[in-house]
Amino acid sequence: MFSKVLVANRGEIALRVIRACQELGVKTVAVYSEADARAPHVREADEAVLIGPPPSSQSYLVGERLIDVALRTGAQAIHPGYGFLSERAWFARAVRDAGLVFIGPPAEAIEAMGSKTAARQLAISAGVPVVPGTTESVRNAAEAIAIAETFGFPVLLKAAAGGGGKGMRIVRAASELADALASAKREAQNAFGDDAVYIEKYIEGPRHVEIQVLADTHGNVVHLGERECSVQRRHQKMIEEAPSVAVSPELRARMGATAVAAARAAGYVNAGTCEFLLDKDGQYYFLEMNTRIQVEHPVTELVMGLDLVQWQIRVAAGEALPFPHKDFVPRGWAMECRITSEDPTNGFLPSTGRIEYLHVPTGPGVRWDGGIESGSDIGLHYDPMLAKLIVHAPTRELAISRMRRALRELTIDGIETSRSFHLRVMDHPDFQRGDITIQWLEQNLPALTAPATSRESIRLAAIAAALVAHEERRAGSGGPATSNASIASGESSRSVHGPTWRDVARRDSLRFS
Ligand code: MV4
Repeated sequence: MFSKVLVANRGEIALRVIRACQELGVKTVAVYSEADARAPHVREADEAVLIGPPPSSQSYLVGERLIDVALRTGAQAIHPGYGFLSERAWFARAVRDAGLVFIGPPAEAIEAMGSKTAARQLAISAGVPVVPGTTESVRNAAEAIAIAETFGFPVLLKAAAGGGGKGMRIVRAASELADALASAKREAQNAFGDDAVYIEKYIEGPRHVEIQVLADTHGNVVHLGERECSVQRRHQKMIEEAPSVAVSPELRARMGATAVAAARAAGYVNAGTCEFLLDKDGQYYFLEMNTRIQVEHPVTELVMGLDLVQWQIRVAAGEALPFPHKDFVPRGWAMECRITSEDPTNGFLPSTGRIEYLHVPTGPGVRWDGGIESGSDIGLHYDPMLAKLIVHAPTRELAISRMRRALRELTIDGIETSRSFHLRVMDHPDFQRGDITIQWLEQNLPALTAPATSRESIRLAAIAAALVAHEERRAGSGGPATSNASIASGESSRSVHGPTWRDVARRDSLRFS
């Protein structure tokens, strides 16, 4: 095992990796920008090194500097987390060339999966089902129309260097193809410096289901079942769960075998994820492979009962997986809400400022993977995801009520967050039935993001005023609180938006005591 690992990331994932290292008895080196000098990941690591000014282009993305810090501090390996340098083949190669271990797949596997056309080619050669379409980029509109007519409209134009939805265009008729191709190429050139675009049949109303895989350097590849990730907005996932209501044990076994075949074809090692579209008829299609640990990995950890980040580190150190043929069966239901510094009532506008007060939910079946604390300053330099709230319960229904309970317990004062949006989703009948596709969130935005009505706000103000009066009377007499009636009525009428009386009471009792 390594004696020291450099964690080349920030926020919640840096802390997550540091925790895994601590449990393995591995020392950690944090890196930080000037904006993160007082960040929790800096304090929790054994050592921390300043790597530059706030913009990530001058700090967390400067690969050579990170490698230099690893060499100077005596770290033997680098964990990239997600985002930043995690899927840059050149960085994985530079780490290896420096005599260090990249805790992730080989540079060649990152490269093979980085090009979406190459990944499709690889998948087809491994017998993995893909959406009908090309494996070569299209040369011109005439060629694209000829190809589209072989499987019919609508079609989807995708950037070969893409992923994450950039450079994608839905085309519903041949007459629209030339314009769509030109704009897709322009967007791909701007985003990736590569204007290659290919074409697929457009699958209407599917779910996004992904399979977690784990591979060691001894030729063992296992899958750890699926995650359902359909609740997303503009290609940003908001809620993930494991298992998926749409996946039977039989389908799980088939999709799992498919993901393992794709991983083997790519020479994959370490943790990775195969993304699939799952249509209404239960047909699934390989989309792409994410060659990193993902934000949503905890839901798999909770239902499968293992620590994926620890296994990433063990596998990178050369350990063989002790469960090479295990048929992992999900136990109970896990759900994750991404807590972001965005205002759902205002088009998910990023919100900045100081976290004046943070109260983190606890109790049975609740996990908080966060990178913030009271006093944290939230700016615009980095991703708006502050933390993940994850619950585990025996059934999906109980997981939803547990999530609702935990979301109500959560208080973040000082900035707007996605909390109220998540409460609305938990209360939505479609979500409760599991009747969700990748379009669901965007089709239901008004119901999920409308501000609380003014009538509710007035009631809330009245309740808050009554409570303040009540508290003042209690403080005056020194006696115990007597009225639980106001508490009960506050509970039943409370708004999902903004601070509630309980948030105010909790914060103020702390401040004034
Ligand atoms: C698709 C698709 C429908 N048909 N491909 C989005 C990002 C990239 N990973 C691929 N994506 C899609 N590819 C075909 N042929 C729909 C999407 C898609 C999507 C996929 C997964 C999760 C969310 C999504 C949101 C919009 C579109």
